[in-house]
Amino acid sequence: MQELEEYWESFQEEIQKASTLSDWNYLKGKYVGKKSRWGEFLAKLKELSPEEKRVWGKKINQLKKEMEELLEERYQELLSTEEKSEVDITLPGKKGWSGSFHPVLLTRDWILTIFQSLGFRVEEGPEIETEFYNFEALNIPPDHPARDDQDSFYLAPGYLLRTHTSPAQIRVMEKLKPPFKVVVPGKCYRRDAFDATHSPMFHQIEGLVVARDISMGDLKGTLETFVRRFFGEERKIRFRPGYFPFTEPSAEVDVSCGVCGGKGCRSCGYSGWLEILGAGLVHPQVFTHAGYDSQDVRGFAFGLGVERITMLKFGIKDIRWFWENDVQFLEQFNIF
Ligand code: FA5
Repeated sequence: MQELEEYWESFQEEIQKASTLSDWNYLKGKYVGKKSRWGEFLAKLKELSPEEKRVWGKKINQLKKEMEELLEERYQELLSTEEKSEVDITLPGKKGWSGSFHPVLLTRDWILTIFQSLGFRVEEGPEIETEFYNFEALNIPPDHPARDDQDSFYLAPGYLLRTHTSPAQIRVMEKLKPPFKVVVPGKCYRRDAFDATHSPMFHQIEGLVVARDISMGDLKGTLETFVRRFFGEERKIRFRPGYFPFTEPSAEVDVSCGVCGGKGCRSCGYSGWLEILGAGLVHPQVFTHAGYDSQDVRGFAFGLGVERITMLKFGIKDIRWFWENDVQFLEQFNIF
């Protein structure tokens, strides 16, 4: 029974010294697990008198119970100190890295949402177009000077990468019956030199409204509503007379430069304005090419440049930044 006392003392000493949960696990195995000596002590009871057996039997049970209680107590203490040392809840949290939408696509979807809220539906058109849809049906015959402004990348004879989203006007008219309001987003390609405001590939959104009674007033009201919702009340908009072979009358629409506030800077060519779109009333000849009776319907159309609008919205100075794949630039638009 001397050994029992020593066993108990060494347990008390060791449990106080245990400073980690792994020390604790070792002690649990040694004192109450398979390696413990309780079986050995109980076996020794046989050698004692009935009276001693009763006393020591009780003592063994009591010490074993106390050992288990002390182990549990120490376990809770060690658990809370280890938790504290592993997680410092006073430090700021770690944020995971996530990708983001490209600013041009973000703007595209934003614009589409505004037009959808005005009752427009979203349609699509092919990026590889025929010369008929890209030019002829839009009143631009082979020798027309307007083709010079939209030099393109030609593929097989008669096919090219579309230079604007306007060919979708014809495709939509062939597909739908008036009245309708559509917007068609997509990539366009031109043989334009890469500079601060031009890129050889860019995005446009075409708008087309066809019904019986459509006037220039409908076009102006729609575009003003869009500009106010997208840029805010403080931005100015101006309509300039313009020319497109497929609209009559035609207009160029500008928005005041967001980089310089209209004073003039490199990104607006020192004019204070940035052209965002071309627009006009659909030319009767275009209706005829699409198989409509031009006496029966009227319509307005517009085509806006998504990159230019993104630059205006965020004050981006150079269109080339969109396509340089600089993560530091792109991750600034992780706004959701
Ligand atoms: C057109 O492309 C006409 N299809 C627009 C239109 C549609 C007029 C319907 C009437 C009715 P324009 O060539 O001006 O028009 O181009 C329209 C817009 O596309 C420009 O205002 C500009 O914002 C953008 N854009 C044109 N070329 C480039 C380019 N190389 N890089 C970036 N944006 C461009």
